[in-house]
Amino acid sequence: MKYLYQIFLILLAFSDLEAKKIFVSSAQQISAALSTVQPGDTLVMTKGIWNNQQIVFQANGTSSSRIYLIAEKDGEVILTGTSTLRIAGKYLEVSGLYFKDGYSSSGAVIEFRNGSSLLSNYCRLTNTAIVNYNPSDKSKDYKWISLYGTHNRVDHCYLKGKDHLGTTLVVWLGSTPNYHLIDNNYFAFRPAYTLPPYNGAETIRVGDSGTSMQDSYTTVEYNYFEQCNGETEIISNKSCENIYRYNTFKDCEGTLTLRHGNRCTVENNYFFCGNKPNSGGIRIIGEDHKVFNNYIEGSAGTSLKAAISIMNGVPNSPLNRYFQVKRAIVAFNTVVNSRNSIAIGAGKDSELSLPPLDCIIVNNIFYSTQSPIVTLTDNPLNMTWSKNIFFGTSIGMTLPSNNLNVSPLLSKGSDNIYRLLSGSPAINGSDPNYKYVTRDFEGQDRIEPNDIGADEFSNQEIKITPVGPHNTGPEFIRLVSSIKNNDEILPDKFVLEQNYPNPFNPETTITYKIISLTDVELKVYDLTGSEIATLVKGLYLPGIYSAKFSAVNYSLPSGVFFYKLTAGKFSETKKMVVLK
Ligand SMILES: [Ca+2]
Ligand SMILES: [Ca+2]
Repeated sequence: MKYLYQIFLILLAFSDLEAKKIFVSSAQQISAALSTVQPGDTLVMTKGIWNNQQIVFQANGTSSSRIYLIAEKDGEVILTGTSTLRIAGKYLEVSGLYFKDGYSSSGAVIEFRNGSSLLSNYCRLTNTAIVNYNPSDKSKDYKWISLYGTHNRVDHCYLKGKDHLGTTLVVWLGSTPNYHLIDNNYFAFRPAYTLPPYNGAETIRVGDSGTSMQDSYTTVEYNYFEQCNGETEIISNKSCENIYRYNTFKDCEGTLTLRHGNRCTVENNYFFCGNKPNSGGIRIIGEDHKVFNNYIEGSAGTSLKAAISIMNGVPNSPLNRYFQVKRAIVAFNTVVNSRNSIAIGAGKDSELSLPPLDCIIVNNIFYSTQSPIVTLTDNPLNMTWSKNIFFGTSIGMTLPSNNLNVSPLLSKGSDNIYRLLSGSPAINGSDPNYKYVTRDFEGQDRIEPNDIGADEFSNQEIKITPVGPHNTGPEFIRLVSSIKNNDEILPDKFVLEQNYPNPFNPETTITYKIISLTDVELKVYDLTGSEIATLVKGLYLPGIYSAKFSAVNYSLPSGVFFYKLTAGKFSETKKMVVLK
């Protein structure tokens, strides 16, 4: 036993030797430190403001030992001025950085390359925020994150407030598929870009028209998009074989657009459109796309911005125009209360003269009181309509045989999502020829015969729910307290509420409202003004928060105590009473 322990100690000593931690305080120190790093080492960026730092994190880790560039404390390494980051090499990981209120004077804020020849592979950017990194000239085009190379991952990042020209996050294709993963990010508050050409302000773009016939195999999943209103395309797919799934779109004035490229999957996304102008769901262009298990509610757009829009194409289309839609499958989606549930042949004009060909619209629920449900701008060629439920208003075309015009018996749950009620004609009512969908929109198994729409009527555990601010983005943005309700209207002034209960023993809750991104502190004092506890300390986003305080944890006697909220220039103190 003793012998084993000695071996353990020796191994530990070796791993200590091998995995160095090097503290760095400037881009120059990072470059210097990189000349000595080995796989497994970590560069720790010291807390504080990093002004005008062009950081190049260029090194090669291994699949078992990455090289890390991290913040000394997550969210407290603030990059500003003209600071940028280049990640180049293999198996690198960056975490905990906060780019704030600066701008890039050259290239993207973060690029997965150094120069045009040295690209990144197997690298990861995580737990990082970019907020208001905008130039004064809104027509200046740069991206916030540019992905090059292959097998890179961007996850748990917070990208908020981009208001100038250029996609927020873009994937550039090379000569081989890239297999990137973009997941669990929070994309927030991108205002409409209102200068000509009213374009180039997408939140995500995968590929470009010139490389759009190449395979990308990028997966975009579990991301939260809130008020991403830059332009009509929230996401612009411009390559082949990509997957968009488990994302939630909230109050976005645009659509997920399969603009160029073929064979993409749009599965199991939630669109809560909130009847915002020009809000839509999914727009389809190109060949062999699959769109299923999506839930779309309250879309107010029409035609190209309908809940589901299948466009017309251009004969012999050049790469940058519109390819004819062929063999799209739109199955098992639920579309509720939308102004234009499905548009066919959208965009038809003298150039876009080719209607969709050989498409299948099957097992969907279209439920709306806004008419018509279907807009046929052109007559599709050989379109299969089977076992769809149309209900609530006029259909907009003759009900195809083998489809239903009955109430789907939907009921809105406490989570504001419509699901099937028992007795719904959707239950077990689907066309059985389309079985490749094995789960429903909440991850429950499809039980044959499958139900129509995104929901399978089931008591199984729910595995997939909409994502939101509570489970996307970096933890340092989410912070210690939970936001009470994601849907709550943001407060318009700072407020410190009276604690509840009061008097209390032993625990009470203090609620407060934050209206702008601010350093927040909540402390407890006794009658003499001595500090007893710091309940909250950190940067907070606008929202309503609460903190718990327990007299037991601080061995407090009965008596009067004070709690004080400081948020930027705002501060307020209130009294509370411990009564045993
Ligand atoms: Ca069933
Ligand atoms: Ca279900």
